[in-house]
Amino acid sequence: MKLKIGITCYPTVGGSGVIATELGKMLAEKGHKIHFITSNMPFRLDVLHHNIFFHQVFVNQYSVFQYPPYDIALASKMAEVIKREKLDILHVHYAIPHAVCAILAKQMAGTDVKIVTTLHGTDITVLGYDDTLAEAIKFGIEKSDSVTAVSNALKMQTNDVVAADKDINVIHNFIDERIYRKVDAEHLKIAYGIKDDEKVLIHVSNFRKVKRVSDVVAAFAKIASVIPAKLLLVGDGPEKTRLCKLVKELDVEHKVLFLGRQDHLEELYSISDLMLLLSEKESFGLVALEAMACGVPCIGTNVGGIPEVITDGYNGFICELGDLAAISNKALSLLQNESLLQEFSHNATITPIERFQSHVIVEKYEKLYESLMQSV
Ligand code: GMT
Repeated sequence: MKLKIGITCYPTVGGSGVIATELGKMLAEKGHKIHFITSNMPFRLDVLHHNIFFHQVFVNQYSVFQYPPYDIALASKMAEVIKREKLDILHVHYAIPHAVCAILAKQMAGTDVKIVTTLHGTDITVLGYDDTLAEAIKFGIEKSDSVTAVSNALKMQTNDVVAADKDINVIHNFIDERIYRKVDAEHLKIAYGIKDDEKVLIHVSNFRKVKRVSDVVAAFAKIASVIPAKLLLVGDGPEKTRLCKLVKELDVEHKVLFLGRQDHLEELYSISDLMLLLSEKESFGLVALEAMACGVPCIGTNVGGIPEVITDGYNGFICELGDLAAISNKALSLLQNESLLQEFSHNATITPIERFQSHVIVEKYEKLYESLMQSV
């Protein structure tokens, strides 16, 4: 069954936007008509495909409004696209505000478009505890025709925090295996001044406090006091200034490379030996899966969905949040043992194939859409 599917996500950098866009691209390749309804072109929507359409949400600022009416403008655009394009499905990423906007849009359009909401984390793990939004999150979840979560941990947390009367389907994230694979990027090592005997650690995030990038730097300082190593910090965000001070305090300024936001992460992963993802909240950890696909084992915290991606002692290690001694010891046990590192790297490479294959995950979404269409 070929469907007409609307997709709404935050178009800025971030795992939820990546998943929404990659899903849309893969569904388009399978013959579905995909209509992105977003405030800007999603950053990964970098292909021209005859089945992909982009409808921009414009938010006008009027002096009578204290705040720009993004939610209303989005709902209005959704309703317009639902009617004009005769959408079968509207798949939104994030309960707040997107699910609520979709429900409003469905009423405005007066059609039986089915609403699928995917929860990615922040709407539950952060906003779920905000009393000013709690009722709206519950409403968005309960009134969606179907709700998915990107990990079992997020499903459990949603049930605990929101207590919505709704069955939640877990559909894990995936990566595009055609992009995330080990590539030859040795030239980058020379360009970044990384010596042959140095091990390369990498962290990729939006440098929010929950990512605990300061733990990454502190653990790295311990590691680099034992073996020659460099740390690639990829991304940008509110913690950056504090981190720049921290690398000076810990005297690792010359060993830490702040690379800012980057595309083509597969090249940076391909010159890395180990990823550190030490977050205090993380519903999945898409960057860990991306890194693994390029042969990089990961050390992650025992938090949220991270242990569903990283298998302790197989493709990396799981450590308790903030346990810098354990994190650095595990890292050294791997980085100082070439055959173990090779074994973990191999296991990391096959992890996306074993458990997160894109075509399997995309099929799960298609089956979900089809089941909703049959429930008309
Ligand atoms: O991690 C972020 O701050 C970005 C956030 C987003 O909305 O893109 O990521 C969330 O969704 C990703 C895709 O499902 C997950 O891989 C991340 O774990 C999740 N982030 C958090 O739960 C903090």
